[in-house]
Amino acid sequence: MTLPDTAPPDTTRPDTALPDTALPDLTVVDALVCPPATACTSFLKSGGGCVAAHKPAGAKCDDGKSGTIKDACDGKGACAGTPLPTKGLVAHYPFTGDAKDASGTGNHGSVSGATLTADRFGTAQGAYTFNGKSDHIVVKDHTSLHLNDFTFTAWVKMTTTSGGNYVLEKDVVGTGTQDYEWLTSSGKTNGRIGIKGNNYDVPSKTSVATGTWRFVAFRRAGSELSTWIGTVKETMVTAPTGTLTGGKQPLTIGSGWQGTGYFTGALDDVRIYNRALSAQEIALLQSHK
Ligand SMILES: [Ca+2]
Repeated sequence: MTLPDTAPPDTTRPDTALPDTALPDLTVVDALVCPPATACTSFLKSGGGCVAAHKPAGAKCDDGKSGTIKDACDGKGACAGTPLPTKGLVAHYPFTGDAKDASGTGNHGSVSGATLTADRFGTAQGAYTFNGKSDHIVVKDHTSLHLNDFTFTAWVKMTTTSGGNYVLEKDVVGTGTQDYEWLTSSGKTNGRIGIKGNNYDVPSKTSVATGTWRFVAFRRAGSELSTWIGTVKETMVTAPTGTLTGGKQPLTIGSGWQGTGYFTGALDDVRIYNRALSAQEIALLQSHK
């Protein structure tokens, strides 16, 4: 049987019905329930109430957002992280269980052979591994991938320095090419753009270490092409400006688009921005490890 909510309060029993000893003050204090702790604040019972105790400014916390890093308390109870750049992000593959584009643009990848593996944080099924023979991911052509200035970033875990090892490519056939591609050749990262049949390369000075996750970036800022390994801006060359359409060919990740340069190893967190990120923004992405 359910008691009606509207049952009147029982006013027939005087407060004195129970002796004081049956309800010591301690019971009242114990019945007090303080709010649950938040990322930067815990609540303690004190003086019959709840007192907030804030973690000191700079203490580590989790703001619960996937797009921020270096989360820290502000000393006043709030937890906030530094947001990773999202302006101009036209494709983002966090590879958290699939090859969907997390940028909101809809440039989702279609996986061909590549299999999920642990990411750089040790999280299972958080990155894709490629066999160097046939595995790749295909993204349909879309105007959002026809770029002027751009920044590509990725985390790579190479298992060999031999072979082409494409991170990504958007190519066209024949002369008058307006394309972009990014690979490692003999262990060195090499960003390339093609303008009207001429290729402009920006190879890194040093090689990408194998067997470990490394951050790499390739940026086009006006006439400047540059490449990064980790925090080091390795090389810079000059090249013509102009839109890189890549024609109607798809974007490929983990291989060249024509079934060449298959990547051997693992890729993660591949990002394509339609603008030149600042060195500080690239450093922020690199620090996400
Ligand atoms: Ca991932």
